[in-house]
Amino acid sequence: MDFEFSEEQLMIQQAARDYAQRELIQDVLERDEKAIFPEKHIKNLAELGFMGMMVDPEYGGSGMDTVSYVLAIEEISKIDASTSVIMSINNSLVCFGLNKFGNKEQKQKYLTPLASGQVIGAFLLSEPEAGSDATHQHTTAEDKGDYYLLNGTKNWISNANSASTYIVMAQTHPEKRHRGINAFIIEKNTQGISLGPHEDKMGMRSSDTHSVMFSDVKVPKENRIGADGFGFKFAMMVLEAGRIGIASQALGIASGALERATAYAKERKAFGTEIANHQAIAFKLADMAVKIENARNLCLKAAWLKDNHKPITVASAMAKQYAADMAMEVTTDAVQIHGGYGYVKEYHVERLMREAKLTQIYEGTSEVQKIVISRDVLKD
Ligand code: COS
Repeated sequence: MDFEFSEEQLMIQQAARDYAQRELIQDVLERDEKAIFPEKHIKNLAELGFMGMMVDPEYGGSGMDTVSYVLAIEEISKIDASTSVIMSINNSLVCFGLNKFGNKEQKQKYLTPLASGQVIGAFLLSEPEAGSDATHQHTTAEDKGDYYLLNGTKNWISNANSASTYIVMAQTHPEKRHRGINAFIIEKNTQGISLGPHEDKMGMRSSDTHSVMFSDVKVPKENRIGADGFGFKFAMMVLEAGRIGIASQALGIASGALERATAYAKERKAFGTEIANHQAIAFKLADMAVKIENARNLCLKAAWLKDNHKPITVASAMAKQYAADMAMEVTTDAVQIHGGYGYVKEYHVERLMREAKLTQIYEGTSEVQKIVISRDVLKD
């Protein structure tokens, strides 16, 4: 088994690290406080080729592998997970889905600007009454011959305002339940689409989140992705790949917290010595490091499986569940190591803790991942 990264993978990791530590760090606290969308950074990340990392260059992407993607997301998330979620949704949910399942015309028209980062995308599956229980889509897409007519509401949509292109799941044949769901490419400025207010979130505050309402929205037939009724399988296959991105984000948040806690423990003195010399702190740091390494291995294994066209359903669920729960534990420990300083914004670890919380919730809660994993454990 080869645990070494290629030169190209290391270069990508370094480029992401340099950008995060030189640029993203500068205004991260202000963006978090005021919930400012990182427009300038998204443009710069697009120039680095990070908005369509795994898409063929033919369609505006960088043609990199998923392992490189994990490395880049980890580095960006160490400093600013709000920015990495915008990047992750564009890469994993929007570009991946179009690249794998879109037809040639759809890719030329929609994937190319998304993968090159000229525009960004959003993925609209969740609804007020269909979050984890995603088969029960209430948004309808009535087949009107040469177009579909969409009505309904989507909730918790990251990039809802900043995106130009939406991937939307809606029910066309309710009697067929999840087998009647379709996925559509919809331009945000289409008549009949409106947004709810900006959600004032606990963390990931500079990524924009809204609900999105569809009122008699006409969608051309050629904007349906795949065959009639393919939408739920499409969403599941896209999400299982997307979960590698969120797992890597959780990994980065935890790594960032460990770096900060380690630096603090080597500086801060108590009882006559640096607190790192007290086993209570040193052992905590050791536990954090082991958990992070476990998560990194799960993320890289899932990425390797994807790059080698092997099944990833269980591997990506394990990576996401473990990394997200681990990030919550590690960031909590990082705050504890900082004591009172950990509870104020200037030291960043409280922000990392708030960001970690969302990784246990979005793109499938930790409980949803356990459904996927336990079904596999229990199968015949
Ligand atoms: N790949 C391909 N197909 C999949 C799949 C996958 N990873 N997972 C499920 N499916 C298919 C199943 O094969 C089944 O199709 P058929 O009935 O045609 O065989 C269908 O999808 C329904 O699957 P299942 O019966 O397992 O559905 P459940 O209602 O039990 O739900 C969970 C399964 C909970 C795992 C699913 O609904 C889920 O992932 N929910 C969370 C959604 C989510 O992540 N939301 C976050 C917001 S989006 S950013």
